[in-house]
Amino acid sequence: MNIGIVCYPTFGGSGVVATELGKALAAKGHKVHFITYQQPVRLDIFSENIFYHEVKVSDYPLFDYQPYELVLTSKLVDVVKFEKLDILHVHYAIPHASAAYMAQQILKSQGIKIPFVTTLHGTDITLVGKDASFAPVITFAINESNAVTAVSESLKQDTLKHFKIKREIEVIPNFICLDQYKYNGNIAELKKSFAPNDEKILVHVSNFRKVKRTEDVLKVFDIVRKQKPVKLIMVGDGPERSSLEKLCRELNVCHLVKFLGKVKDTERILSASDVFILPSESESFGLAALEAMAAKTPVISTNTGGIPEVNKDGVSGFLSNVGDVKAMAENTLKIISDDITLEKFKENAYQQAKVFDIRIVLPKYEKLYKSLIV
Ligand code: GMT
Repeated sequence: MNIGIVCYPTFGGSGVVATELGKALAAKGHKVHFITYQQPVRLDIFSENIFYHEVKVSDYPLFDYQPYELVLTSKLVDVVKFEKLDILHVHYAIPHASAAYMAQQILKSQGIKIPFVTTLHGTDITLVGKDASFAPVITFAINESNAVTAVSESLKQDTLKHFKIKREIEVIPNFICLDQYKYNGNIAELKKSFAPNDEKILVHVSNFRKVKRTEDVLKVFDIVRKQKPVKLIMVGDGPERSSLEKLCRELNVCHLVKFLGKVKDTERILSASDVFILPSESESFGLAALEAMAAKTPVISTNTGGIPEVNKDGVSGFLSNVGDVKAMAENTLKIISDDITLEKFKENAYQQAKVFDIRIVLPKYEKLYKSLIV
């Protein structure tokens, strides 16, 4: 198949999923065209089956706000026509689904048929999408998509609750390429560089937005470190970074916490860690938790949204109510209480990650595409 993928090229989960999906489809022989405003961060391989089409938003002085959606639409029309695409797959409803719809209508007027699949990822529904100013467009674009998928059952239910949806939404969960976690790097050395005295390593990865409740990561860490020698690695960057650094000073833990900033391949860091902390306010799936589990790192998370579909309480980690940092700290201490328990949780986490192996999930997308291409 000749597939066009539209996504945000940044570090967010939806862009990561879209890019990994495209890479996996290309590896199976499909031609994959990424149509984005910048090279997706995880699109770091060369493949004769992968193509990149940049959406160039010009900086015209008349516009205070550049019309990204229109430029994207025009690019979609152009790429579908000249690359003879069979299908478009847009990730994140805003504004990708409505741009795809508009492109479809323009192409229809020229006698060209192109179906499009919209994959809902989370904040497009739970945060941004619920904003009343977006609702009419989102509702319309979802209803007019040729197929709609959601990354968890919880997100599907949220979508049905918040929008007047008249069509079927199929749940196709996020996935993981387990082979990427079989690297040959020297983890012992990396571990030693973070924790020279064999401290246990707690880790958090996110884009440090409010919804991630990153302050809770520090609060959990602060309780744990009073009982056990531990270190904390914070991977990512975002609006909360400076207030986190301030909190580190207030808690007097700066010497125990390392901020690594944005890291492209987190696999080695996750593998060198012992417990992953995900205290999010809301999370449609929690791809970061799945990535941790694939690296054999158990997860301490909240029980919100789609997280319970990924992290199994008492098995691959523990689940707690949002904001209950005391419970999260107690559960962390349970996991690192002794090496046998830690090893058990590590192995369980890996076994649970296998449920989301890309080899199981990819055929679901291929089947969906085939059903729409006439
Ligand atoms: O939450 C983020 O950091 C980014 C956001 C996105 O759209 O890129 O992530 C959402 O999509 C991910 C991939 O499907 C999910 O794993 C995340 O749970 C979801 N984020 C939220 O729902 C807050």
